Amino acid sequence: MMSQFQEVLKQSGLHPKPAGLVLQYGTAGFRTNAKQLDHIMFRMGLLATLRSRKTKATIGVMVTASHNPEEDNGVKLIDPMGEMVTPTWEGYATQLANAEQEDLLTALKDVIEKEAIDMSQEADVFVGKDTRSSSASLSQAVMDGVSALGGHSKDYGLVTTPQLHYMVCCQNTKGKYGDATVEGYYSKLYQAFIQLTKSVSNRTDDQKHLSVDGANGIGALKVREMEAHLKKELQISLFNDGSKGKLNHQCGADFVKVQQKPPTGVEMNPGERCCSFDGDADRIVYYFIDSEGQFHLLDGDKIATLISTFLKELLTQAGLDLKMGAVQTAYANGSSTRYLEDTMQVIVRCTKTGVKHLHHAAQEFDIGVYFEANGHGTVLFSKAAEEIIQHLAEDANINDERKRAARMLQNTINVINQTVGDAIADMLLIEAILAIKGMTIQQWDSIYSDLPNRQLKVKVADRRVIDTADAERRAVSPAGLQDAIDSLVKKYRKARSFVRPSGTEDVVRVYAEAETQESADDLAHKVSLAVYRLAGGVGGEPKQLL
Ligand code: 16G
Ligand code: MG
Repeated sequence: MMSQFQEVLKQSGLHPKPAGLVLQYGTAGFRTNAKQLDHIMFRMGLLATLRSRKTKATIGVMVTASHNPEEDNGVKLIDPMGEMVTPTWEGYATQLANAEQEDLLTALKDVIEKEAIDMSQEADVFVGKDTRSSSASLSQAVMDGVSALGGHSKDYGLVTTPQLHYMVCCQNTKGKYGDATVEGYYSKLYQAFIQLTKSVSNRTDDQKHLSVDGANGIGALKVREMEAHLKKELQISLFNDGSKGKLNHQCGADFVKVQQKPPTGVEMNPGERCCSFDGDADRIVYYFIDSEGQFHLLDGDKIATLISTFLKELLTQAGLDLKMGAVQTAYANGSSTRYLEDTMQVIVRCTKTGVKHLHHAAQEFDIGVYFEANGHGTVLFSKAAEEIIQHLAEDANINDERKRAARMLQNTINVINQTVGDAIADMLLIEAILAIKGMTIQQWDSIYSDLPNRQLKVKVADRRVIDTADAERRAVSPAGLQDAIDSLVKKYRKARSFVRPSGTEDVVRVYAEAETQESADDLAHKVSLAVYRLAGGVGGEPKQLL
């Protein structure tokens, strides 16, 4: 043990912390310019080793900054079942990250003591990285941290974030969830996809075709790898595959969702299905242009609705009474919430922004469908629900319709990545559902109409002055802000607006929706002004949108 600490001391000198630099473990880990992250990565290697000893299980460390620009990087820690690391340990991550060089051992020993960690335990850490140029050396720094504390690391190299989550879960369930290899991942997903779609006859090549915007990132590489397995049941045209364009630049799921326009680099013909991944392939959005050249976005809310409808129909056909719920955030379009609750009679919960909150809430149901409007989401099946479905699929005494539905539910479970939102898995499920239901993207889009909406950012001196409640739908401080928002919202039809401090950027985010785009834009602007005036805005006043 003594020698482990000496090794940490020695190795940490090779990954020194710039004095005075303070970083926070944010909504999805540390994320900033790659140049500031070497010591963070080394220290996250240390922390993952401790977490592995504590849980007696394999832990994951993913080096990525998702949809951020190429110059940035970041790191996400993955807990044993493939979920995001638990909040107490996010706190430790921040402590370790910010300890000055000479205080590192003290900070480390503090965690060991608080968690009563047995340092003689084995420790295993899975490491993955995205395609950023900084990712290679940063993931090496993680592995240096693991070995300094006497842990073992396994380097998965270039993988999507959800692939690494899957590996961790497979490893800790001893293969029950699948094989902890990239090949195992593809074969699990494509077999389920082929099973789901095999009964659909007479699909034309047009119906099987999908254009994918890989955001010039890791998702593109992985779609390429998987394509061969799909046996032409899905014919992919891959754009922004990283061969020339810049990562996330004018492309990818975040760009498409926030800008509400098509990415550059994708050839689009009217009516054709297209989708965009983000930089680490844990988000997906769909879209198309109609014959008038107008752009239509099918975001996480539309995806959640499609999947919920499909699952609900299967449950009815299978004669199963399982409790299904949908989980959204305040960003969910009001029309989607109304459709899910009123038309589909599905229970809807609203949580704070950030996957871990949605994931947690979805675990309350037998079947929990969670999606953020930005396209991050998946479906969780409780253990009990999985067993009930499996029994039914094997029951010799039920009719064909029930059996068929039960088998489809089984294959849905297998095509989905239950550990975290997964662009590739979600894409396969969506493609299967559209095929099974014989639905075009236009028909899917017309299930309900989105309320026009607008998102803006406001720069303030300290965004922590804004405190929210009720799943971020109300601002409780600064005084007067919520009253101001309420009185503005009253002036528009079907309007709603909220503000929250970003967890990934130094800004306050403003969301507004209303009956018309003009009203949504106007409301968003006026709320931005209220934030600027009441919450310490800096720089010039927010300007009216043109
Ligand atoms: C992160 C979150 C995402 C959330 C976003 C909000 C994960 C894996 N990702 O990307 O869920 O929507 O942050 O960003 O949790 P914001 O706080 O800057 O609005
Ligand atoms: Mg991402």
